[in-house]
Amino acid sequence: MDIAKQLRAVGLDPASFERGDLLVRSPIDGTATARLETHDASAVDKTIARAHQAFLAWRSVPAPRRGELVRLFGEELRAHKDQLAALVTIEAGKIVAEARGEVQEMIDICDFACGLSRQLYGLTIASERPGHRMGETWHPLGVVGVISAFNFPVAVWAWNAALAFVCGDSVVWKPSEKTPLTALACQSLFRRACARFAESGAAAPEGLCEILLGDAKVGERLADDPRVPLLSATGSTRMGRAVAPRVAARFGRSLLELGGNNAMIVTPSADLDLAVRAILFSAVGTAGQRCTTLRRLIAHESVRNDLLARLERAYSQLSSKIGDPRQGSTLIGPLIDGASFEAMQGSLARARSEGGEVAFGERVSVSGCEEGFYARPAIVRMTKQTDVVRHETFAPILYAMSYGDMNEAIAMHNDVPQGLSSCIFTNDLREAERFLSVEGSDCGIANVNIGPSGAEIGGAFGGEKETGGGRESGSDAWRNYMRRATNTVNYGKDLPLAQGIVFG
Ligand code: UN1
Repeated sequence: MDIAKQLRAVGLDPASFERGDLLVRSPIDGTATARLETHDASAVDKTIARAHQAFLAWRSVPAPRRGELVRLFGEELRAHKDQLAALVTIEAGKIVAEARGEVQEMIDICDFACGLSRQLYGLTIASERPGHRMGETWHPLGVVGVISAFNFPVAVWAWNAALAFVCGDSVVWKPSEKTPLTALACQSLFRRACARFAESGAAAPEGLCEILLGDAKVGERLADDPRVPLLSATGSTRMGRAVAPRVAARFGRSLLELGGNNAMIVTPSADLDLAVRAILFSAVGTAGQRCTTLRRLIAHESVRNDLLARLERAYSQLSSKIGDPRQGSTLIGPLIDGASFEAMQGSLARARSEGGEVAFGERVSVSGCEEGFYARPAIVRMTKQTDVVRHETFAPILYAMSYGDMNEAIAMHNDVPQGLSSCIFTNDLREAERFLSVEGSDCGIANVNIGPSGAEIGGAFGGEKETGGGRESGSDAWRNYMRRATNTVNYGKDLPLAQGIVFG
C-alpha cells in the first residue's frame, strides 16, 4: 500500500505513524497502514485550551482577511487534490472518482466561504421608538467541535471548518478512528496555508485547527466541555443520542447530521431510463455508505415490475465493477469493515423473515484483497414497509415497495424515523409540486428527477426527525457558527420605553 508517498506529498512524515494505541487498517485489503497516539483526558483539555486561545485572537481579525486564509487553504487543496483523494481511497475505500469528488466538495466550500467572508450580514430593524435604531450584529462564536464519520472523512469537516474559520471561530476536529491520516493530511495542508498567510504579513494563531484522535470517550469530552459552544456531529443516530444530551446539559448548541433512510417515489409518468441511472448511482455508489444513499424505492404498481426487471438486470452486471477502489474501472469498493458486512447480512436475514425477497447481497472475493469486505449490492422486494426497512443499515441494500395512489406513496415515504433526503421521479407537474409542498416529503432535502445523494455544497445540507435537524454547508448555514446580538441604539435626548410604558 503506497501510503508513504501520499503522506509525504501533503507534508506528513510516515515514520511518525509507527507507534501508538490506535491501529489503522485499510478496508481495501485489511493492511495495517499506521499506528497513532490517541488523546487522553489531559491532552484533550490542553487541545481545547489552545483552540480557545486561538479563538480569542482570531475573532478580531477582519472577516475578509479570515476569508483570505480559507482561500489559501482552497489553493492547497487544489494543488494536492490527487494525493488527498488517494488517502481517502486508502482509508475509506472510496473509488478514485468519488474520492476526488469529495476533495472537490472541500474546494467548493472554501470558495463559498471566502465569498461569504464579505457577506456576514445582519438586519436593520425598524424601531417602534422615535430616535432609535435597531439592528443585529453577528459575532464569532468560539471553539467549534467537529465529529466526523468515516464515509466522508474530509468533506464534512471542511463544510464546518471553512465556515467556522471565516466566521472567526477555531475548530477542534475528532475524525473517525478509521480515517485519522486523511484528517492529519488536511491539518498539514491547512498549516501550509497558514504559512503562506503569514508571508502576507497576517498571522493565523496557533491552535486554530486542532485534531483529537480517539474513541467515543474523546467525543464525550468534547461534548462536555463548556469552552466548546457548538458541537457539529455527523454519524449514526446512536452517536447523536449519546452526544446531544451532553451538549444540551451545559446549554451548548449542537448541529447534528445523523442517519438517513432516503427514498425515491417513481410515478407512472416517470422517465424510467433516467430513474434507473439515478437509482444505480444513489443506491450502489460509495457501496451504499452515504448518509444520502437511496435505501427505499416506492414505485407505482403500474411501473414496478418493469422498473425492477431493469434494475435487476443492471445489478446482475455489477460483478465486474466491484473491486479494488484504486483501479479506474471499479465502481463499488469495499465496505468499511467486517462488522459492516455482518450488519448487512443481518438486515437481509431480517428482511427475509419479514417477507422480503432478496436478490444478490453476497460477499464478493476480490483477488489480492481477500481480507477486504466486498459485497454485491442487494435489492429486496418487500410487500410492505416493515421494521427492517424503517431502520438504516449502512450498506448497499435497496428495499423496493409499491403503491397505488399518491397519498399512500407520501404516507409510506414519511413513515420512517429519519428525514434526510428524498426524491420523486415524475413528469407530472402536480405530483412534483405536491411532493415538494408542506404535505409532501418531510425531509431536509427533496428533489425532482434526480436521486437523493450527491448534493452540491451551495444548499443547506441536513434533515429532520432522527436525522437531527442540523443544516451545514451552503445557504445561510453560516449562522450556526456565529452568535447574534440584537442592538438598540438611542440617538435622541428622550428615553421612550417600548410598548408605550410610562414609568414614574
Ligand atoms: C454524508 O454521507 O455524510 O449529498 C454526506 C451527498 C454528499 C454528502 C454526503 N454531498 O451525498
